[in-house]
Amino acid sequence: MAKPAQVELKESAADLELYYRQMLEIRAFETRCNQIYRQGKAGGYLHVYIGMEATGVGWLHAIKQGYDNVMTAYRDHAQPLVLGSDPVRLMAEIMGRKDGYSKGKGGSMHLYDFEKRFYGGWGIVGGHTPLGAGLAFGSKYLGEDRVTLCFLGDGASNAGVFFESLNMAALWDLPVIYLIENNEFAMGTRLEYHASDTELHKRGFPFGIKHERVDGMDLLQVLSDARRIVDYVRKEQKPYLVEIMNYRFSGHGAADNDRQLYRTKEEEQENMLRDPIKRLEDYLRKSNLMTDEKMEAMQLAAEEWADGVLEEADKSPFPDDEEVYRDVYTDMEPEVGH
Ligand SMILES: Cc1ncc(C[n+]2csc(CCOP(=O)(O)OP(=O)(O)O)c2C)c(N)n1
Ligand SMILES: [Mg+2]
Repeated sequence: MAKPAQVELKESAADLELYYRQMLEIRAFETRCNQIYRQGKAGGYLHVYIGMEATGVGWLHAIKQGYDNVMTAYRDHAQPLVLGSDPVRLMAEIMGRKDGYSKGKGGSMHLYDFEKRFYGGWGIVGGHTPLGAGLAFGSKYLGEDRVTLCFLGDGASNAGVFFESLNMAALWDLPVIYLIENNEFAMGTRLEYHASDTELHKRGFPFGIKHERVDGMDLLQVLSDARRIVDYVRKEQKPYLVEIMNYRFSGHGAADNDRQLYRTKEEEQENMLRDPIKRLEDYLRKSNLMTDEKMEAMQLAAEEWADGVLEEADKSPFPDDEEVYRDVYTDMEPEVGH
């Protein structure tokens, strides 16, 4: 790991409480997602972020929310939750309902909220990485100083189109940060089986892109690295490649029942001791910033909050059949500035 755990703490007690609450809410929200998937109440495919919450929360508090651009692959529930999208509309989308962000036509893998500048939610592995370069090109062209965060997986970092994106980002000095979330697994396989060099950040080297490996489990460390890198990219208007070390607690998706084929139970249990939520709780406890009673109350509140979100989303009707034909083509001229 690049740096020791000692970090400069800029967070107030209220900030830390917010981050803790968001991590709890992501987990509670996604626990409901897994449940409804098993009940047949969410169609398509569904992938949770459980175990990776410190990465989403930390990085999204290092940017200017609603101004900077954010996009990711299909493991996409956490980012809009942190950016302040309506959780009921997110859950409704996951359940294929009319009030969802994509009118129930996108599902779990295609969440999208333009107002928050959350640009999805993409199902084709690596396929969104040139769009990340495009968003960064757009803001640079318009003379804005937005930074684009483009999350992708360790598996996606092998896709040819990702290398093309790195080339263009370097060639045109685009303010895009490619964040490889190295959670050690792709689909039905593990890092050592799919990557010729498992230090994925080195993929920036041939393009002259600044690159480094950072921790993704310790929220305070994540915040410190993220702020430094976001500030650099905004100021220098150059791309950056970050490899974030995570661990995927669950299978690939809600329907992955075979994860013991590529990892052992022992390895899983050992890694779960690194739980980012438990780690933040330890810190809050040891620093006398929060009592156990308060943490328990917040855990309960997050569970109740998620139950309420699900109950509300479930009230939304399914879209009518005609919806299939809507929003396929447009007569509108694209607006400059989007
Ligand atoms: C182009 C393409 N090939 C294959 C797939 C099937 N697929 C879906 S997810 C995945 C693995 C991606 O793993 P990683 O990038 O590490 O992301 P993670 O699921 O760990 O977040 C694969 C091969 C796909 N969606 N798109
Ligand atoms: Mg992965």
